[in-house]
Amino acid sequence: KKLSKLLITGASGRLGSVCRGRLGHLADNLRLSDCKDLGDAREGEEIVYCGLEDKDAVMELVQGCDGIVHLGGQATEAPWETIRAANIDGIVNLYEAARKSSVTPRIVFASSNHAIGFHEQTERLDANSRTRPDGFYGVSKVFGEAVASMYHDKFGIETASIRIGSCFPEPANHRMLSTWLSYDDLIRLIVRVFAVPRLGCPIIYGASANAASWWDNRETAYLGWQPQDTSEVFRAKLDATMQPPSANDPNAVYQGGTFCSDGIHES
Ligand code: 15L
Repeated sequence: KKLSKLLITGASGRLGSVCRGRLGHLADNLRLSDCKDLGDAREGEEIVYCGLEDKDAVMELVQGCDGIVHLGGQATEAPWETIRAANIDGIVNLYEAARKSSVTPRIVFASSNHAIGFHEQTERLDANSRTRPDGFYGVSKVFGEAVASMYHDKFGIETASIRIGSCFPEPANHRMLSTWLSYDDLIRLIVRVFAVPRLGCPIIYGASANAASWWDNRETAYLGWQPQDTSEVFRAKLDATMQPPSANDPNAVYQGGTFCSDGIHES
């Protein structure tokens, strides 16, 4: 059944803008939040400027929402202080608000492949594979998944943690032939998350039906999500525009690619 109010955090971001434009049909109203410019509210939209580290503001933001697509926060590696505010304090603020809200929301958490980035590309992973974060950003995604798990076990709040691969219009390098997630497949997945009668607290690898994929989503077959796109259609174009990485390049060794060779970003 249709949601009454769907909150999209990080709604001014890249994936946030895609979801803003394409998830409206899931709910009577969309509540969009970000700390960056969201432009004018369109029909059926409500705009709330809110930093995720602001506990009271997040408490108010979540009130009355029966669905949340949580895309907000720091989306790449950054100094610890930045990660901590947006992705550590931010996720706790969100779940505390969800717990205290009069309506319990179902949540999509934008996790990342960087939660498992240090696995080598020769490995095949599923939802039970151990986490191997490739930076503080990846650590924060592991933390977010753990928070989702705890709030599910303790309070029954349901979350789909999507370990998003590389969600761009097309793969930008050879590594992304394995990690690419099309916008259409992302939207189809979110639609399934809100459609299934019982969600639980699954971990889902967010990748299209790529021939070169490293990830197995058999555990979450009950969602009925069938990615329709494949990165193979871009392979010839990629081969023509760039050299594949050499054998010892992090982009050819690790699932997380260059995040693995990146140092600590000091503030
Ligand atoms: C991510 O988690 C980032 O948000 C995105 O910008 C890409 O770098 C992506 O991972 C990736 O691994 O390609």
